[in-house]
This record gives sequence, structure tokens and C-alpha cells, in this order.
Amino acid sequence: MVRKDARIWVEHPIHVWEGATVTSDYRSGVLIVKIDQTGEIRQIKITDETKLPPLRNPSLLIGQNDLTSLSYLHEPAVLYNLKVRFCDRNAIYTYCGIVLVAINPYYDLPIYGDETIMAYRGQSMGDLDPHIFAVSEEAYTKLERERRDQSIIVSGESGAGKTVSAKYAMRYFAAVGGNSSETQVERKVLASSPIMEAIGNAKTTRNDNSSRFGKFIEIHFDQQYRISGASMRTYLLEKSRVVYQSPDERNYHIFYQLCAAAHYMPELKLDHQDSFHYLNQGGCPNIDGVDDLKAFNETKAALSTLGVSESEQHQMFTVLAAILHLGNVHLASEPDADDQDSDGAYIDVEDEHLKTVCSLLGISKPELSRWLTHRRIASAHEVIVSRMDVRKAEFARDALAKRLYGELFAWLVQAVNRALDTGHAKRHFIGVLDIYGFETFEINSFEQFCINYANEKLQQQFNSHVFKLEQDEYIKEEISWKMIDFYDNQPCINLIEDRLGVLALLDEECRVPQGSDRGFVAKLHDKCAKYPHFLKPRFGDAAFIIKHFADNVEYQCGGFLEKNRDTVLEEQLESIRSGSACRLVRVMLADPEQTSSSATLPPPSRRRTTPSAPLASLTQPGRRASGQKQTVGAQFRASLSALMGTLSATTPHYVRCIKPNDTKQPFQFDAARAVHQLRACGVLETIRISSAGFPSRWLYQDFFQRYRLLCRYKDIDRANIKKTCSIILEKHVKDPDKYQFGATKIFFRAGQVAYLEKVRADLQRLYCVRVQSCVRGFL
Ligand code: AD9
Ligand code: MG
Repeated sequence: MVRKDARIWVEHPIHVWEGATVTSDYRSGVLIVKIDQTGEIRQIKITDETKLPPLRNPSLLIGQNDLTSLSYLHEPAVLYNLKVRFCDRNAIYTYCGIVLVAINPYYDLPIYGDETIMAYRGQSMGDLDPHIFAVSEEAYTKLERERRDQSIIVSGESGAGKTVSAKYAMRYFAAVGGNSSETQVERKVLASSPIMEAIGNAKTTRNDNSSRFGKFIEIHFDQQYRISGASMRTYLLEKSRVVYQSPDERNYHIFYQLCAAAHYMPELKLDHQDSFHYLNQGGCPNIDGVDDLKAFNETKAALSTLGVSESEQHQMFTVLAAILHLGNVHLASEPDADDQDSDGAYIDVEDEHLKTVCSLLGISKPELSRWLTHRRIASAHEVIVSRMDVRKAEFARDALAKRLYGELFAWLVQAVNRALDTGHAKRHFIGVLDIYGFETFEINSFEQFCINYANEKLQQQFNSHVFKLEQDEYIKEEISWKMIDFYDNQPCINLIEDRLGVLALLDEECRVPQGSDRGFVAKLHDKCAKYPHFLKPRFGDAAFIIKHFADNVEYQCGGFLEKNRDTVLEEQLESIRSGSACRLVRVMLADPEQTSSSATLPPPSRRRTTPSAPLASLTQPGRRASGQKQTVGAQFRASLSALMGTLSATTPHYVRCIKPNDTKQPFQFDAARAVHQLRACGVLETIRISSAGFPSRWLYQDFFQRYRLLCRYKDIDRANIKKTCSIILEKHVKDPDKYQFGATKIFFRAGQVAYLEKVRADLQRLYCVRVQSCVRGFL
């Protein structure tokens, strides 16, 4: 029942929620309220009495640094609390139980210096303001105290601040676990960031430094809890960016860095970035505030710190330059003198870029030219070589460029891992996961499907962990309670992973000779309709919808098969692999079975150490036992499964990054955008889990201090505070299900603390009036 003067939240089209006060007791069907901000009187029709507007928290609780300490735990309360902290107090960090919510300030705050690191060292989570350093400290202390591996899982949408948060966490570990030994492994750990950002980050419309891959870095610690080494796994590099960029976006930073340094390496025949097809499609060659030449020197310095030799660096740049020139090889449809096939693809014998690719990679020009325009088709009886049409030839050339880049990326990940592997056995580790958050765009494709699949898996791990922690606390405090039912997204994961689920049907369609994207969707509609998380769009037959935990997402099937197969013409690859004079190219493309052990850097697949094994393979073709190439979907599934295995053996700590506005304005809070993300990253789900149980808890002494006013003086028993608390509660809370007495704390259902606050405020007011009238009488 909502009474007069109740403070509530009502919906608002822009601010999502706004404060209002009820002007008279609720009567069936209509609630009359006054909007606080404007004074407007509004009638709210209530069609379902179980859905009355949410109540506001007492002002005592506004701006709390832990959302779960709010008495009313719901969306408007969470949003308002975050907003007050962010906009009024410039507090970007807030806890939500075990989750740290981090709102990107788009402003350099002076809260990351060494002195701040030292301030957080040795402190418990609740002692100081919420901070990424507090979470890092918690992980480090738990590692020491419990001798159990830890992980910090950072997620959020593009531009929300994941990579920045992950880097601060690593800085913290480097500072507190730093080793004075000569290996200076922490220096190398920090140097891995600029390298990975150069080859895996790019400017997008959402973020000038967007990571286009996921990564999990394990920082290893020895017996004394000093850093002893590290390793890294990467996930699903966005390779399509190498050959195509949307308007206002760029290719990977390294290419622009290389062009900026062109005159230092004339042998690479580089030019201004705009002269390369693979770099100019987005129409945005520069990033505000970024000097690509300076960045190039930083990348080089970081590579040197990690022990990548000058010669290896030069070979790397050679491969990158070759990719750029490959993109400029002109595939024309004009027939040459002795061939009249007008549809076929041709390359001018004098094509400068083809010459440069061949001279850079040290391969035969006729051979490469032939395989850029022809393909081999094997039938049961013969092998035919036929000319491709221009579109197919361009497609094949781009696939080759993507493969070369993917292999270079994988090689570099291995080089980084080699440098971080100090040879010391790892006793323990703290893993930092910087992975793309849930995504939904106008048009969603295979990439969004994989990203959202990963988020389903992470969300499941998160839900069960939060739920388990909640239960552990109840058990520890010995309170009696009924199991809370939490949202389990296993049915959605089943839809993706089952024997006849989305991934399996995609792989099957990739195997059949005439397989097509449309054929794949038809199979989905036929076989998956029975899954509760699958929906067929109302119009068209080129898409399917998955009901994810965060939102319903419609995926367009175009390109699914191609992206899942990720194939490149074997003839092209072979002409480079077998003929190249460049050692790095031979190493990168080497068949694992045939690799000679004499190579300076053995191929990634042979160098893999156990922790980084399954994931590094994502950027290069994996193989099944049968020797058949694994699809991207199958590799991703395996790598996620390995990740989940690793994470579940650690104590996780969660950081949820929120992007507060789309214009990168400092301390601007767009409530609608924030709510969407809070929903997508599971913060509201955490709240739901908490509020289903006993979300508020007070130590007996603290409760007594605050609410002693609510009992008579003679009822206070200082020798037995628990009993005094029980007297207070029996007197004021009639329903015994609303609270529970634990060993050290009292647990409250949602809304109870707000209720007690109101009782306390009313009493205080009453005492004031009495005192005033006494004083008046006395006078
Ligand atoms: V993406 O998914 O890789 O596209 P991220 O990683 O979530 O994205 P990133 O960490 O790159 O975002 O942050 C984007 C930008 O926000 C940074 O370049 C900074 O300019 C800004 N940012 C993020 N966090 C902070 C912070 N704690 N303080 C100041 C920040 N600025
Ligand atoms: Mg990032």
C-alpha cells in the first residue's frame, strides 16, 4: 500500500526515472503524485497492483559506496546512487556487493599515482573509497592468505574503460609484487600493453583506442608472492579490419605507425597512409592527440624490452608492409593479349605493388601472380586450374592478407609469452581478463554472436559465483533461509552449444558442398525453434534472434559461413610458405608437423606453454586430430571452455565498466545509456539476486548505535546487545520473516532499513516537538 507522502520513482523519457511524492493515500487504480523537480501534479494509472512505483531510499543512504547497502534495491535506486556519486562527487567507482562498478570519467583524475597505490596497500576493501586498486589489493591479499589463484574479470561495452582498468590493475601488481631481480619481469609485463595495443587496437567510432581482441593475462607469483613471470592468451582478433574499415574508423595502429616512420625504412617502399587501400577506406588517417611516429618509437622500445631483436622487428615490419602492398595489387577484368576471358581477373605484369610484395617476402612473382588470379579445383579424376573472376580474386587476396596478419599477431603473442616466461615455475597467479562486453548493433553478425556467446558463459560463471557467495555468507552466519532461485542462462548456452545447436548447425553447413548462409538459417529455423531462447524474426529468412540474458539480439546470417570457415586458398599460402626468403614468414606459416627446430622463433603452436595453449590458437587455424582445419566457432568454443575452466579454479573479482555518454564528455551521465549497460553487464541481476535474499546486513553493535532510540532506556542491556537489538525489532517489525539474526550480524529483507529509518526519523521529530513544548512551558 502506498501512503500519502511516500517518496517514489516515476518513469521519465530521458532521465529514465525521476523523483516524486505521493500526495494522497493510494486508492484503487490511480496514484496521485507531485513531481519533485517541476512541482507538476500527475495521475498515474495502476493496472497491476503488484507493480506499484518503486520507493525511494532515505537520504541517509544516498551516495553509499556500496549499492547493496541501499534499503530499496532496484533500478532507479542503483541509477540514482551512481549518478549522485559520479556527477556530484566525481566518484567513478562504486561497489555493488563483490562487483566494482567503474564509470569512465573521460577525465584524468589524480587517483592513480604511486602514493595512491601505497595508500591501498594492506587495506581491506571497505576501509578506503572503492577503487580498482582496492580490488587489486583484495586479489593480492587473498592470493597470499588463501593461497588460491585469483582473477580480475573486467567487462563493459566498447569505450567503457576496460583496457584502462586492466592496465591499472597490472600496474598495481607490478608495484606491490615487483621483483628487484635483474629479469625485471614486471617491466616486461607493462611493456606488453603498448605492443598488443599497436597490433590489436584501432580507432573505431566508439573508441579511439579500441581493443579488437580479448585478452587474459596471468601474472605469476613465486613463493614469496613476488612476480615471477606472466603469460597471455588472446581471443578472436577482428581480422576483417585488416582489409576493410567502416567510415571514420582506422585499421590497426601499427600500420599507421609504420607509414609515419616510412622514411626510416625506404626498403619497405611505404608511402603516406592514404595511398593504401587497406588504410584509407575509413577516410580518417589521424587520431586527435596521437602522434603515430612517436607511437612507433614506443612500440619499438617495448618490443626491445621484450627481447624481440632488431632483425625480428624488421622482418615484422616487412610482413606488415607486404600486406599493405598486397591490398594495392590491382585485379583488373581486362583480358590481356592472349586470353579473351573478359570476366577473369588479371594483374598487370608491371604492377609495382605486386613486385614489392614479392621482393619484400622474397617470393616468385609469376607464382604469386598466378595464384592471385587462379585457383586449383580438384575433382575425383583430375585437377583443373581455372581463372577466378575479379570479385573472387579480390576476396581471395583479402583472405590471404587477413591470414598473414592473423599469423603475425599469433607469432607476436608467442614472442611476448616467451619474454614473459622466466622459466620459474609459477606457484600462483592472478589473471586479468579484458574482454569485450555484450554487443548489440543495428546489424549484428558472426562477431557479435561470438562476443555475446562469450558473455553468456561469463555471466553464468558470475551468477553462480555471486549466488554461492551469498549462500556461503548465510551459512557462515548460521541463518535459516530458503534457497534463492537465480537466473540460470544454461538454456541459452544449450541453444548455442547443443549437438543440434547454433554452432553445430553452422559447422555442418560449412561442411556441405553447396552450403550457404541462407541454408544455415533455414536449418536453424527448422531445428532450433523448440529452444525457448530462439526466435524467428517476423520478416525475412536471413536472420535469427537469440534471447540473451541482456537483450534479444537479431543476427543477420550474411557472412556467417565465410567467417566461420576463415579459409584462404591453399595454393596462395603454399606459394608464400615454400618460396619465401623471409625467415619470419616461413616460421609464421610453418606447418607444425614439418617445422625444423632451427628456426629462431619456433612457430607459435610448438612454443605454446600450457596456460596459453588453447586461446592463442584463435588467431590462427586450429586443427583437429584428423588434420582437418577447425572452424572459428569450434575454436572459440574450445577456448571459452578452457577459460571457464581456468576462471572457475580461481577466486574471481569483477569490474564492470560503464560508458556514461557517447560524446566522451567528462562527468556527463546519460541515464538511459547507463541503465542499458547496467542491465547488460549483470549489475541489475546481482541486485536481483541480493534482494531475493537478505540484502542489508548490520553488525549488532552498529545497529544498536543507530537505532537505540527505538527502545526504552530500561530495555537496553549493554552486556547483551543482541538481545537489545531483538527487543527493538520485535517492537517495530511485526513480520519475523523480514529479518534474521546471524552469528555477528542482523540480516534484513529489502526495504526494512528504509522502514526503520522512517520510524527513527518520526520519533526524532516527535522528541523535538516534545522538547520544544517543554522548553516553551518552562519559559
Ligand atoms: V574497447 O572495448 O577496447 O573499444 P575499452 O577497453 O572498454 O574499450 P578503454 O579502456 O580503451 O575502453 O577506454 C576508452 C577511453 O576512455 C580511454 O582511452 C580514456 O581516454 C578513457 N578512460 C577510460 N577509463 C578512464 C579512467 N579511469 N580515467 C580517465 C579513462 N579516462
Ligand atoms: Mg579495450
